Parts: sequence; C-alpha cells; structure tokens
Amino acid sequence: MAIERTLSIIKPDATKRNLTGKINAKFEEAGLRIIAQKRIQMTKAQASVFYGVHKERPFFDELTTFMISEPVVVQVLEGEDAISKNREVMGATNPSDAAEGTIRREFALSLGENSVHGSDAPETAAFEIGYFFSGLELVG
Ligand code: DAT
Ligand code: MG
Repeated sequence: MAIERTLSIIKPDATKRNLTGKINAKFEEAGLRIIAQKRIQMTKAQASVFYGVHKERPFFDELTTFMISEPVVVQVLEGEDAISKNREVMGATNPSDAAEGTIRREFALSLGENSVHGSDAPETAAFEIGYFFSGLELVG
C-alpha cells in the first residue's frame, strides 16, 4: 500500500446535470482526498492531446467532441492506492457493466457519457496531473 495521486475529471454530462458535489462525496466516502480542483472549458486541441492514446480509435472524434461540449472539473485525488481505488469508485467504462454503488452505475448516461475519467496507471497519472496542474496547485 502506498499513498498515490491520480487525475480525475468530472465530465460534461455530469457537470451539466449539477452532479459535481454528489460525485465528490463518493470520492471522499472512499477515503480519497481532493487535493486540487478546478473547472475548465477544454479546447478540441487540449482534449485531443489528453486522449492521444485513443487517437486511432473509431470513437476518438465523438469522445473529444463530447469532452468540450460543456465545462469539466479536473481534480487530483490522493490516498492509499488512489489510482486503483478511484477506478473502483468510478466503476466499469460501460455503465451497464458497472457495479452497484459506483459513480458510473449511479450517474452515467451511456458508454460515451460516463460521468468521470480516472488515470489507469502511475505513468498515466503523472502525465495527466502535469497536463492540468502545476506543482504549486497540489495542496496535499
Ligand atoms: P476509461 O474512461 O474507463 O478509462 P477508456 O480509456 O477505454 O475508458 O476510454 C476512454 C473513454 O472513451 C471512455 O470513458 C468512454 C469512451 N469510449 C470508450 N470506448 C468507447 C466506445 N466503444 N464507444 C464510444 N465511446 C467509447
Ligand atoms: Mg482510460
């Protein structure tokens, strides 16, 4: 067990429905601390670089168009095994596969509009945190 940091995004479908507080409650109930948070409007270029790993996938344009359709809340979560713990709290990518009590099961609208993003490994967490935040903004 180690204290980790992970990058989370509350996606447009959730910010639009005013669900930021309810989603943050799920993180805090799981012992994840929100050590940085800001609301931003991403550009298509910013979303495309962020999701660059998926650029050859057929859903890339749908994904990046969705991510700029409304403001998002980007945040850094800290805690024991934060990367995998956050993935558990989020639930499976497709909300119809997500376990009871997870964010995606409770709030997601569809496979694409699935309410939250979370880093999937230490290397991606480091890149994704640095993409949105400077060190001075992380107040652990
Ligand atoms: P996750 O967000 O669980 O890490 P991912 O990295 O595989 O999932 O995909 C990024 C996002 O892209 C995902 O949250 C929703 C969207 N997505 C994934 N597969 C998709 C598909 N087959 N059709 C449409 N959107 C998809
Ligand atoms: Mg992913």
